[in-house]
Amino acid sequence: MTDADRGAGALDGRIGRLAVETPTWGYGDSGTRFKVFAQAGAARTAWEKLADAGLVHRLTGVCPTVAIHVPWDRVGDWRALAGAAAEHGLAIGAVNPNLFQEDEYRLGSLCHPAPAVRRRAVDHVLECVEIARTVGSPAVSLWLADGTNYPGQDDLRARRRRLLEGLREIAASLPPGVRLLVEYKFFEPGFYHTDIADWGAASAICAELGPQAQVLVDTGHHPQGTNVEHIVAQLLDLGRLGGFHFNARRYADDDLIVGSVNPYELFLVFHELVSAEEDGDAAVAACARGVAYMIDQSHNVEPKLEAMVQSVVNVQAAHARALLVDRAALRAAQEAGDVLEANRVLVRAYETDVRPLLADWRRRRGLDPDPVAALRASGYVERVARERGRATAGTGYPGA
Ligand code: RM4
Ligand code: MN
Ligand code: MN
Repeated sequence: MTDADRGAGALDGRIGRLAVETPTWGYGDSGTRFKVFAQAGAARTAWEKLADAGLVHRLTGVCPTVAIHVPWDRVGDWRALAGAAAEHGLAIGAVNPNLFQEDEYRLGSLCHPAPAVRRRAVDHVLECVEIARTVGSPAVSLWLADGTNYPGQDDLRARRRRLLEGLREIAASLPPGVRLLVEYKFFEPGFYHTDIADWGAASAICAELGPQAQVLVDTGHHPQGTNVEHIVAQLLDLGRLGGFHFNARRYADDDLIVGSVNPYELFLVFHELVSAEEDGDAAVAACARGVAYMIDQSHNVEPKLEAMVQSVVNVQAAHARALLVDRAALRAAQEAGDVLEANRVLVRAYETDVRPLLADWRRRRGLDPDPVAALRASGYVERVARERGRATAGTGYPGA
């Protein structure tokens, strides 16, 4: 970006181009493996989840879509759900199949040794493709719980072939313009291996499926110390980066408020994305501009709506800081081999207080400069607590 571009006008436009999708499952009760904590007013149905997502969009101005999980959000009439979303100012975003909560899936879904179980899993994803078509969603987002716990439990190459066979059928069913986003995760619930463990496995699979298949990076799905921004850079260069599931982690797949644990990493990820939007290779720039930014979190001890709004604010802040990087100065320092100055250019942007910038951006759109404060002042949380009450909490991860 040139100095002139960094002027308020251009920056303002680019801040507004960032859209962040929120997930229905972030609005319902959730928990750890040990306990589900019921929150007063937590959304009980898909309709209530849309109402909450609509509020988050009204407060932040940047969350116009909501991801759904099937069957957690199953309703009798999908068109009616899309209509309800529109009434809240929203559209349905990614459709997420659920291939991990049936007894049949104990040994896997698309990779299961039994053809009948694989058939059931493929059919469920095909149903989600149909739902995407019906609600006008641009993506089916696939995360597999498939894996094994013990060496020798299953044939690793056979599992990969089963997976590809199912995914080929799924990819062939995609309507034009609907992407298949393939998520990877290196552990859990399989602890010996997972069938799509990392970005390399995911992108090799996508390469076999064609251009509509792209990799989804969940920021919580890497081993300690992984350089996530390098993964992002490589997937962008391959034209295979399709989307993000944002969340923060300390040790495992913690699904905490994005930017709460590792804000510098989030900034560096956005630096890769923002700079790729200006890449001289048109395919890389188009890939970067097409990335879907989604939140995948479950807030168990913190108030759900506040946590979601804070997450969106954190994503906006990381993105705004990345926009502030003086890319010409960075390039000059890199070309001169000036290691320290190159790093200082990045750190300078990261250390900039972008809160006034974002507050102004919100004011100009008639939004409250502090969306979390606005939520607290709105009385919404108290109202839904009265209207919806508090569910009886269960045990274990409920998913809904
Ligand atoms: C997984 C993964 C998926 C999410 C499920 C509930 O760890 O992140 O995206 O749908 O959790
Ligand atoms: Mn995820
Ligand atoms: Mn996860």
